Amino acid sequence: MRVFSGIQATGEKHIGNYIGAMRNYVVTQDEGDAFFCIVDLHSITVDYDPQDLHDRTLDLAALLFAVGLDPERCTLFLQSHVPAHAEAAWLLSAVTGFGQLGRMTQFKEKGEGKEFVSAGLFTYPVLMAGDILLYQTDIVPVGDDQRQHIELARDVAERFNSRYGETFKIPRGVFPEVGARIMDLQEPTKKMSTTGGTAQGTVLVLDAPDVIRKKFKTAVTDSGRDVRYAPGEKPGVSNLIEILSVASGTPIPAIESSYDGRGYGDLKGDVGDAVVELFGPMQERYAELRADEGELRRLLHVGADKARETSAPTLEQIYERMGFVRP
Ligand code: ATP
Ligand code: LTN
Repeated sequence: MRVFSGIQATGEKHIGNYIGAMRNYVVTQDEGDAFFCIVDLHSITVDYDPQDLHDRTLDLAALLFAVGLDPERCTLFLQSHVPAHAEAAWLLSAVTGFGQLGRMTQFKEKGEGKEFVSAGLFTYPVLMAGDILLYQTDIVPVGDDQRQHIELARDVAERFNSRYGETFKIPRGVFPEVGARIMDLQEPTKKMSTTGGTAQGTVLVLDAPDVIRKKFKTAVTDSGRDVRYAPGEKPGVSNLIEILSVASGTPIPAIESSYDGRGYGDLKGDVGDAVVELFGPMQERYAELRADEGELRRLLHVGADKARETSAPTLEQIYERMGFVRP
């Protein structure tokens, strides 16, 4: 089974990225032949700083190894190291509808109110479809916010297959049962995000222990006093319960009953402690890995070789089926 997922090189990674996606990369690397891509080409679709992109890309590679990706069991690479991704995006734009791209909520949200909206922000999902389809992917582990993009990738694959002949596997998104959409701690009706959320409500994987505890202590909760999981009615408390469930490995009903007679204050303290404990060892490994840039670059080089080799036959097939004269 082929597994593929991509992750942006911009911003610092937060607990939503970890719970919604990164921890499932770690799980799926043992369930199939897994490819994980740092999507640096996607990162230039919004305002960004070149030096920042450069540094964040290496930071993220170190972080992904630190959370548990194993270069022996999966392939981690940079999108820009494999030219097939940019090529596939152009070729697949022929079977992507302008109208469908315009309906993407991420495009609308990230473009809203901006003086300059790049053409790349609009065509972003085509590049993503290419990422996935080039690897004949079966499953794509992602958070809930990517549902619409996965649907588009499936539509693109189906349209290509029916117009040019069977070429692509139709991929399927897999979303975590708990924590597919972690909310901002200050505004629990909005998704946690480094690009759109509040700083105080966004817990970073690399935040210091006292910062993590403080962010949870000051989390916005709901009216009432009982610790009960009810996302519609109690978004703040339910979000904390989901985070605690993942961080401590305790099912949600067991958490609810363990707070009988105790209040939100205890819950906030416990979530903070559990997250500090979860991230502590990852932070230590991150510091070690990030310090050896030569080794990081070597691992990414090996990953890119494997990715190039794996995607090449599908890229060639795309060109041939579309009628190009090959060299
Ligand atoms: P951000 O909103 O912080 O800018 P992003 O969604 O734009 O993040 P990535 O960092 O590439 O971009 O996301 C990596 C993975 O994390 C994706 O699979 C995405 O679905 C998931 N993810 C992002 N935010 C959350 C969240 N709040 N809860 C659960 N999963 C999330
Ligand atoms: N759009 C995704 C990142 C991404 C991706 C992919 C995810 C780019 N290419 C391929 C899965 C598969 C995001 O913003 N999180």
